[in-house]
Amino acid sequence: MSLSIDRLSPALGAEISGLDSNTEITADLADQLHALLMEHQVIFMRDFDLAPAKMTELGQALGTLGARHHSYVTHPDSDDVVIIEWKDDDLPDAAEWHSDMTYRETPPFASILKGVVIPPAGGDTLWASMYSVYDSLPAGMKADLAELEAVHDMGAFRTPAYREGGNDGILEAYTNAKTAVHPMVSHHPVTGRPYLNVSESFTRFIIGLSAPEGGRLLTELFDRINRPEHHVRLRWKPNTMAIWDNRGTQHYAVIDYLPNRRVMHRVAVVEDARQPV
Ligand SMILES: O=C(O)CCC(=O)C(=O)O
Repeated sequence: MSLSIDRLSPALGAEISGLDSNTEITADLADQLHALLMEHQVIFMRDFDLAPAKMTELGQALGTLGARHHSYVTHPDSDDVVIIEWKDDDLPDAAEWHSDMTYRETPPFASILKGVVIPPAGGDTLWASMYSVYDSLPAGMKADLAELEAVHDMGAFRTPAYREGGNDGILEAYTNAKTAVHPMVSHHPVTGRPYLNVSESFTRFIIGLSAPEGGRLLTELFDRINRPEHHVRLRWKPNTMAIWDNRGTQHYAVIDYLPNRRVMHRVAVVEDARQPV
């Protein structure tokens, strides 16, 4: 299939044209999308109106599904599609830089997100290339970070569990979500490129450093992730589809649209079918 590719920023992101709701989900298409994802880290398709069953099919063509998010409801037409809906005085939970579920030992490979109801203005999502952030670090800092590991947990994403279940609720959420230790500099399993693997949502402390010392280093790294030269920003429309590689990117969903309603459909792909063993 012939697709056109429009690169959106030097750091990451490309808009792909040539797909629509009639496009058949084939292994060949999945191969092409996977290759584009490895190159651009996040890809966007406009007017790609996939019904929940077809979105699930696309996810399955990329890998195995399974990590349904603890805090969202699933679509009545497909258990693998979660509905993310915010409105009125809700407190949306993704307005922090994060890579999905790094509190798991093996975080999901990719996510597919479709705009369903988009507010008249706002509700954009930003992605950051953690390759680009890593590449921009001074050489001495790269050498120091290469030796360090950090602990990731569910952080403030636990808050609803506390409101609903008090101490027991938070303990259960913590136990179910688990915690994980990751190298602060990880390597992408397909491209081999090094990327900075800490996020303000989920990275709590650095093994072997005191809390204040580790906190200062993490704050400096989080400031670097915030720099716009590492970002691409998507203005959603209904039926815009984004697919991101969770390894080497972070994202941030801006909350500037409430009380307007914003509804998204999302499929999480846990394992990359094309990742060499
Ligand atoms: O709603 C968005 O734009 C992104 C939501 C999010 O952070 C996620 O799906 O992991």
